[in-house]
Amino acid sequence: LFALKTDFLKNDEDSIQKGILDHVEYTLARTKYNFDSFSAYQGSAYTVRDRLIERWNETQQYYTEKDPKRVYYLSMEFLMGRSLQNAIYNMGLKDEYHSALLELGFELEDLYEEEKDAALGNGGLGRLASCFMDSLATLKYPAWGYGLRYNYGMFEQGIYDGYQTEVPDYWLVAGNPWEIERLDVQYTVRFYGHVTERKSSEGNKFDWEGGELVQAIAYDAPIPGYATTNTNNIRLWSSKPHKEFDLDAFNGGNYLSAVEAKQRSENITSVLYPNDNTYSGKELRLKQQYFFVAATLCDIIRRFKKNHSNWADFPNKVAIQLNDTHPTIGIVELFRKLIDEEHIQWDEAWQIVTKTYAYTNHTILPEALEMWPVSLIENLLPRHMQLIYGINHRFLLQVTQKWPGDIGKMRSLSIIQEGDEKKVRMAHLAIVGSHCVNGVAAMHSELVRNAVFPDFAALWPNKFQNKTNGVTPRRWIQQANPGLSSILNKWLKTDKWVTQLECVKDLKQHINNPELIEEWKSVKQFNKERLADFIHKTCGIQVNTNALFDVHIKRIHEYKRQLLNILGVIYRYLSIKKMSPKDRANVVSRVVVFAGKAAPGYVMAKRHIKLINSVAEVINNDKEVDQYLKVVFIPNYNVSIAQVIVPASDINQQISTAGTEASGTSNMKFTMNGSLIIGTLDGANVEIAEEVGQENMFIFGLRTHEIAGAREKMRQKEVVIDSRLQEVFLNIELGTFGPPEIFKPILDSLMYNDFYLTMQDFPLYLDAQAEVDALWKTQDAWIRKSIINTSSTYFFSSDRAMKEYAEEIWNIEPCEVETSD
Ligand code: 26M
Repeated sequence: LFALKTDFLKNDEDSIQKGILDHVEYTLARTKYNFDSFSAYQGSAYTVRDRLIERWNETQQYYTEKDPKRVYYLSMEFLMGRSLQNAIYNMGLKDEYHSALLELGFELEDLYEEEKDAALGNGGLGRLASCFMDSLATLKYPAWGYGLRYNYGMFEQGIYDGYQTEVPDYWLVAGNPWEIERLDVQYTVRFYGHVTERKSSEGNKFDWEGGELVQAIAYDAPIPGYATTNTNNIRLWSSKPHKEFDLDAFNGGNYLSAVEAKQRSENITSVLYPNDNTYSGKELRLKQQYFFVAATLCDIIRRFKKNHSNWADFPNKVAIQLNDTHPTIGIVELFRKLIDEEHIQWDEAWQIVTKTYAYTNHTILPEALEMWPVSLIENLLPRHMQLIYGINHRFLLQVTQKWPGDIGKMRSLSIIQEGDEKKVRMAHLAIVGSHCVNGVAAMHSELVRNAVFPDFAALWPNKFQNKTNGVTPRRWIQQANPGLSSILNKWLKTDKWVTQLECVKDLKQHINNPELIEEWKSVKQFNKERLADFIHKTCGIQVNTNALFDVHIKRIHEYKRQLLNILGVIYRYLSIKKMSPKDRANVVSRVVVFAGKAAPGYVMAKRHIKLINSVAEVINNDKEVDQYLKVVFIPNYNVSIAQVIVPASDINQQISTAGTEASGTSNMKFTMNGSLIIGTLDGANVEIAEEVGQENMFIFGLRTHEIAGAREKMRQKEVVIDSRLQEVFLNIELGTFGPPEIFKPILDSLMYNDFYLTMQDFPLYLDAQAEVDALWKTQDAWIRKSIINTSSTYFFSSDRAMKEYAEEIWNIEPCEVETSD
């Protein structure tokens, strides 16, 4: 596949097998004559890791030699999922590992299942970061990911009595073979303390002193590119007590309280905040953010200084991408270091900062916008707060130049929000401190520019860009759907599509070939059986694999409207109940699958979960509808479960209120896997419709420009509730699905203002679902549309997205590792 140095570990079956046995004996300290599947997984993982380390070293050495401009992707979340299969596939060693393990009595595919997901992320934003890392390595870009090594990842969701429960995810219990602890890479991070001003010949200097010190330790996870030696790195920081003991406290006899203070410093990277699209103003979260960027900037600057002494070169060698506003305090941190530590003048330092940073916005929901109280920042990061005031002052001078005397503009653009409690608007700070701001789908970027930050766009029209999201076809087609991969390899007569997804459009030539249609059907059937087994194992529910699999998987959020779906399911159930046997013969059988987590504090979302489960309970136990309808809520949705669900779906629900879902990325994964979207014209659905053709999807509902009017209509009480929806409400109120008082808050919120317009979209949604049923009855027509979906997904590869970022924001080039032999 590609040449490696001759002193690298050998990749033949025997060498791999010996490596596995050696690790079982010497790393795990177990006997190699008798070991279980988990040990076999660990042994395999360590042999993979050995090979990754070689490539990683080779890559980093090469980058150091060539000194290309690098990009640093700063993300508080990486939702990596499992690594073994991905690494083996990307290194091209599937067959070797398969045979090596078979001789030892193990199926490689079974060992994949032994691995725990790395769930250091909430949802879309974190998974996007992981897809981007895969593409950056595959495209040979010199890139680093930076993040936090949380001890507790995303909580594990249980469902008891229909309610969500949360169990901490201590994911490191059984060790993590994918990380490399770097005790040689440590930095000290300061919190609290005070600022003193002193006179100096070049003006006044500011010293930030005192407070608490915390140590950041680096943990590296190698990221292999597909079919290349290039292996990039994600560096995650873990907090540890600082070595400098507080001697006063110890000598004063406060030994225990001094140890407690030490323990507090280990808390910083303890837990991932499980909020998705909502801001929570907790001090510990701000500590995480600063800890993250402080350590990261020390590391980036150390690397820069290895080869450079001129700070003006910094933006030519370093691009930093902010994954949402979460790492925005890093803008101020770099500025502080340039001014206070490198003694660079204000304007020059600010130039360096803004040329270096770029910011990606992932949401326009107001409740998600981060705004830290000034008092909090002042206390935790006193020097940063001073600098933010200074940055804002100079920024507002620019505003006055553009709009002289316009106080309203100053107020709306200011980084500081005035009021009873002054707050720092992190999005404003990110826009002011970056040379580029991008949204994540065409429609979202338009809204960012015109609806959310119109004055910023007027001030800096060229700062705003669109970069539509993408997902990696390696994980989401090749690894998740081996059947589809074989079809693509066969009909395209090449596996080039794995890195050049544009190849799949050639599949359209064979759209009427009955042989392809048959193969397509049987692969979908296989995937549905795989999911049915999983559902049976995890939920104890038997589903009919000839039924239409209708899938809605994502975080549970009002704007994503799982409620619209379940209300539609109730209507379907009631309709079937009323039908004559003759009519029932025409019903399309469905399995409706839900999965997703609600933020632990999001009471309404948790009630939606309860409603879904209560409805499922009634429907699944009703013998009369048994063949026609099943409703399944799969608990603890995560990346590895998504890899089983996505390939098995016939339709997928992307039904957010128009203008609320920034992009969506599961919509792209489903489309790649030949699942048809039932959805609104929101986020990336709009662009998917352009590529796939609306006639190959089920598009319905209010458009973005109609939302304000629809809300006004609701306020004026002019909305007539669809009679079918009234019937659904009546059944909920009469207790068909359990004690109605449980669901009263849900119905009340609809009647009160129905902010997400579930009621107005309901009839349109039912119409779209009726079209789904009609098309399902002509199976060949359905399969053709399914093939067209897969064939039209080039644009949604994260390879395309990364090329655009590299060329249009970062100005970096690929740097392919040339191996010495
Ligand atoms: C904020 C403050 C405190 C704690 C947590 C948060 C927080 C964490 C994650 C806020 C938002 C978070 O994620 C937002 C997110 O996932 N947005 C999604 O990003 C995807 C990738 O661009 C898009 O496809 C989705 O449409 C968008 O909802």
